[in-house]
Parts: sequence; structure tokens; C-alpha cells
Amino acid sequence: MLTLTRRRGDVGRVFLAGILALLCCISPARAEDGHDLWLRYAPVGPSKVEGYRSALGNVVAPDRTPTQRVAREELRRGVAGLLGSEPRFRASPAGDAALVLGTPTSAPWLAPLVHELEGLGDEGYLLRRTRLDGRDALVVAARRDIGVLYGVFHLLRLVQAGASLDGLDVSEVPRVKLRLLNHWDNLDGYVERGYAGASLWDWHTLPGWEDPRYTDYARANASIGINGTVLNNVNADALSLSPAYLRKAAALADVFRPYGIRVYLSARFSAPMELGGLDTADPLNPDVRQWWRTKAEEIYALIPDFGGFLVKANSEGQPGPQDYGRTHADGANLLADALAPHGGVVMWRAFVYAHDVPEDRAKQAYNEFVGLDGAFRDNVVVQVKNGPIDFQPREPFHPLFGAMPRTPLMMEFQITKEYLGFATHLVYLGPLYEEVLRADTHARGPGSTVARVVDGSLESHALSGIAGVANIGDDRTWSGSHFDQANWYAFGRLAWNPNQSARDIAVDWVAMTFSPAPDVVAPIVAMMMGSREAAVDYMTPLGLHHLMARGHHYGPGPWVVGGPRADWTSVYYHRADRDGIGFDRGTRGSDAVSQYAPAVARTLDDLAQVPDTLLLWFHHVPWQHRLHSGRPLWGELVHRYTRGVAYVERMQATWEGLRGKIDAPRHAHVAAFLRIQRDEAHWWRDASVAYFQSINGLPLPAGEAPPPHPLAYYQSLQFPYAPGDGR
Ligand code: GCV
Repeated sequence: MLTLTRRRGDVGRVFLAGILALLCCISPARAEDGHDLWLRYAPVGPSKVEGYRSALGNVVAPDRTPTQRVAREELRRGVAGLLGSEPRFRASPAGDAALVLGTPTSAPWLAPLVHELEGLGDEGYLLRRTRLDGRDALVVAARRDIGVLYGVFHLLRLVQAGASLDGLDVSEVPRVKLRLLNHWDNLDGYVERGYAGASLWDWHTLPGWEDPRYTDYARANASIGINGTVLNNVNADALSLSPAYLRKAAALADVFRPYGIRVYLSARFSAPMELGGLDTADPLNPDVRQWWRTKAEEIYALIPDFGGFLVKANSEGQPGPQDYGRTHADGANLLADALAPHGGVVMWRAFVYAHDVPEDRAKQAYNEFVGLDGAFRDNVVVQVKNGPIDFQPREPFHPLFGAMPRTPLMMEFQITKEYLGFATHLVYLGPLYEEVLRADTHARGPGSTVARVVDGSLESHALSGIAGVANIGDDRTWSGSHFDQANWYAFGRLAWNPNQSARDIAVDWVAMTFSPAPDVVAPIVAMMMGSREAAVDYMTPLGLHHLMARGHHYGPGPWVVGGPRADWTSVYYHRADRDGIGFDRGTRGSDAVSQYAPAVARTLDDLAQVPDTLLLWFHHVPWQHRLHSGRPLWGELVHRYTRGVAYVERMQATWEGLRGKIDAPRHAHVAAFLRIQRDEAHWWRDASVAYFQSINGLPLPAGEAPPPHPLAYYQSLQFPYAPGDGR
């Protein structure tokens, strides 16, 4: 009996194993955890393999420099994954059709392209189906090795998306010079506003141990053209500049170098005192100037291609030149002079405001910086957040864009979603970035877009840059969620070319991250494209802003009042009372509108013309004011809160419809996060409606559900360990 049972069990197990094996083979999706990002190189459909193999199967690729070797290895990895067999590497394109990678120097067969490549600069590349020595060839050609690596990633992207390579003829040149991630990573491993676990940098084991994830980080960044990374938080610890930490940074720089990624550091302005024992950090003091010069020499001895410093000064308690009665230009120029002999740059942040200045916070950075236009050294770029407050779900573009023609201005976007639901809310930021970049400053007449300010073309600046506050940590997904990877991806693609479409980028990302099948791409892209507007709706519709809970910014807090400074409260921003709501920044209010070019200012100042999306940013409006929809303001506000929640519920339904088309682990992870998002969207809506109703005393519009709890309940919720809080 026992034997029989055992045999039956064996048969059952064998049968089960067979079924599982079969299921694995026929399953449309292998189980994944997201760690491979958009570089999964999942097999292309069987019908496409032969076509691609004829183009990619025989490869001629130099391998003399580190960057040549990583380009060749990436191609090998990609082709092996996508086509199921390794490419054959050959010494020359003689014989069969070949894929030829290189520069005219590294691959002499590409010499005929030398003139054409001239126009592609140091990082551009060409992908072309052509004839070399009378034979069919596909070339990935550039002037420099790094361009070839970028070209390889582009080619692999096309294959991942299932695109045809017939007649391929693409040339790409990045429009922006500095394409950087800013890590707000502290030396103790904590990431300020980080929702993806601890810092990727293990400072304790560096420089002895170079975690393989550092290489994967570099691959991922290079695949989207990111060419620099600021390793440490702008709320900087002077220790980052100490010899021990510089050696650690140098080890990371060594890993990143073959991928075209330079290392930068946030510099604490008072470091000469903290590290150097000086009794001042005054930018005009000769000892201070010498200290920074010596420090720069020390850094470049360790990191010969060090990119430069990022500085947050005289903002939110950080030290700066104003502590000595000097200007931001004095401070920036001090560091710029120290870096100039080595080719480094200073990215000086314009995120500056002071609570003891009795001025609308939205105006302060402009007031501080606009008069300094032209006062900065050539190797200084002023880094400006996308909007005048602080990475809100929606802000108007920052009025400094277009207002400092003699100074290169660098864009600072936030990729981590401090104010957009942390990592659990599915919010694709491509449309936010696109909206800002396409905004017209009118600085030099119509068409003076923010993108043209930032890429330097509007004022012919040689230096240009875009930075994104990274959403990367040690979480298996890297970004804290599968969909937050899309924000890293979109940031990189838009930094390369700020004129690209957020939708096109989403299409590429979905094809690479999930599947190129149209019945996967179309619903996911549609869902992503509306997701940012939905978050605006359920959090801060109609131009409301800065209504998140105090400190950690997790969840709603429109009632936040009191505390150390007014401009860290919500009531400062919404100004709701029995009669109306909104911040009057028109000409009769704080006059923030006048910081924009006249054509923009006129529109924003005019209640009839200001877009509904920014209404309460610029105007204090009666609750009965009629909007373009025909609804009174109060009705429209509640309508939008509810609409935002409904969108999240539709995303849940869309995602449910993709069950079986997405691998089970990732499907389940996203589904769980969408449930969290739905609950939190309800929470945002209900808490906000309860609060504003307590102020205006108005009945809810017909058909709108009342909040399930009294206002006091929402106000009582506490989240002392919410992640990412500044400290
Ligand atoms: C790094 C906001 C964030 C802070 C951040 C600051 C900045 O205030 O809440 O955490 O500090 O912006 O950008 O400097």
C-alpha cells in the first residue's frame, strides 16, 4: 500500500512537473522581478528571428578600449537574449553581411563616413543600412566610442520594439550637454525623498568592493544617454569631500567611466571650516579660495574626469555666501575658479527662499537671481527647478526660464515622486516634463520654449543641462515600483532631446519593459498618459499646491498650519476662507505674474484667460465663480477630486485585463500598488473635500458621495515613519 501510494505520488509529481514545464514554454510571459529594467532583451517572436539574425548575426566590433568592450558586450548580451543565439564576432566585414560598430579610427571601414560624422559631435551616432566594400552592412558609427555605445543601445531598442531595420538611417545628437541624475543620498545610506529603499552606494564597502549593481546602473543610464551623476545629497555632508570619501567616489567613477558617466559631488559651502579648520567660508577670503583650489587638485588627482560641484546654498538652513554678506554669484564663482583649470563645472541651485522675507515664496528665487544675470563665470550653470515652488503635481514653469539670457540655466526635475504619491502611485511623469519643456516663455517672442532655454539654443549658450532627482535605491525594482522605472527612463530620453514626445517614449518603454505586443502597449500607454492628470485631480486640482502632510509629505494635509515657518504650511498656499480659495498672484496680489514675459503675464493675470489648470495658483476666486465647464468653482473642485479617483479605478480595470499578458509576479506587484493608490486617492479626495467643506460650509454638489469620515478623523492620522522625510 505504502509502495503504491509512493508510486502514485511519483507519477503525480512527474505529471505536475510536465504540466509546469509545458506552461512555462507556452506562457506568454516569464516570471520577472523588474531588476532588468528596460534591458530585458526578451526573445523576439519566432517570425522575426531570421530577419534580425541576418542583420545582427555577424558582428565586427573593436575591443581595444573599455568603452569599445562594453559596447561589444552589450550587443552580445542583447543579440543573445533577443535572438536566442550569440552573434559571431569577426575581424572584418568581408564575407557575409555584417553589423559594423565603431569610429573611423577604430573601424577603418567606416572612413567614408568621416565627414558625415563630423556633425554628430562627441556623443552623437549614426545607424545606417548601407554598403561597405560592396557588401550589405548595418553600421553603428560615431566619432567617439561613447557614441557607438549609445548607438548600440538605440539599435537594441529598435529590435526590442520589433521595428524593421530595413532602410535604417538614423542620426542622433544630444541637444543637451549635461544630462545628470542628482542623488539625494546621504552617507549613512538614507535617501532623502527616496522611496526605493536605501542608497545604492555602499559607502562602507567602497572602494574595496564594487557591487555589480554599479555596473548595471551605469548600463541603464548609458542606455538612455545620461552622462553624469551627482552622488550625494544637496543637503551635503562636508565629509563627502574628505580624502576617504573621495577615494570611494573615485571607485564609482572608475566603474562608470566606460559608460560615459562622469561623477559629480554636492559640495557643502562651509567645507573649508568643517574639513579645513578655517574660521570662515567667506568666498572672498584668500585662505578659503586657496582651500577650494587645493581641494579641486586633490579631487582631479583621484578622478581625472570629475564633472564638478552641485551646490545648495542659503536655502533651507544650508550655509552659503550670504552668511558673509556675499551674493550667490560670489559663491558660485569661488568654486568655478577652483574647478576651471581642470574643466569642471558648478551647478548652482536657484532653489532659494527665506521664511523671514515677507514676500510670496514663489517670487523669491527670481528676485534673488535675476539681477545676477551675467555675473557668473563661464563654467557656472544655474540649476532651476521646473516650477517656482517645489516639484508640485502641477506648477507653472519657473519664471527664471527666459529671464536670465546671459546665464545658462539648467532644468531640475524630480524623478522621485515626493509630492506625487511616492513609489506606490502609478504616475507617469513624461507628460509633466513635456508640459514644462514645451511651455513658451515668450522671452524672445513666441516659440521661446523652456526646452530652448534649457538646451541653450535660445541664447546660444555652449553649456546646457538637465538634472533629475533620482528615484533609485537598492530595491529589486531599482525605483520602488515597476512603473517608476518609466520616469527614470523618460527623464533620460527627454534630457537627450527635450522635444521628444512623452507618448512615444512611453511606447518604447512599455515595449521593452513588458512586451511589444500591440494589445499590451496600447492599453498601458493610454493608462500612463492620463495618470499624471489623475494625480493632479485627486491631490491638487485647479492649481492648488503644497497641500501635503507636513514634513514627510505623505498624504493630504490641507489643514496644516503653524509651525516654524508660514511657507511650510498648507494654509499659506490655498488661502481658503468662507468666500473663496486660491493665492492671488495677479497684479493686484503678490504680482508674481509680472515675473513672466508680458505676453505670458497678461494671460495668467486675466481670470478669463488663465487656464483652469492654474487658476488657484494665480487667483483667489469666489466659490461660486463659473469655470469653463460651466460648473461653479466648488462643484468643479469636487468633480475633479472624484474624477481623479475614478481614473485610478479605471487603471485597475485596465491592468486586470492584462492578466496573463504580463508575467504573474510583476502583474501582482502592480495590481497591489494600484489598490494602494486607489485607497489613497479616495483618502486624498475625501480628506480634501471634508476640509474645504468645513471652510466654505457649502453642500456637496448633487451626486457626489460625502466623505465617509468626519474631518477630525483625517486630521488625526499620523505616519511618523513615512519614508524619505528630510532629516
Ligand atoms: C534636498 C524640498 C524637499 C527637500 C529637498 C529640497 C531641495 O524642500 O522637501 O527634501 O532637500 O526640496 O530641493 O533642496
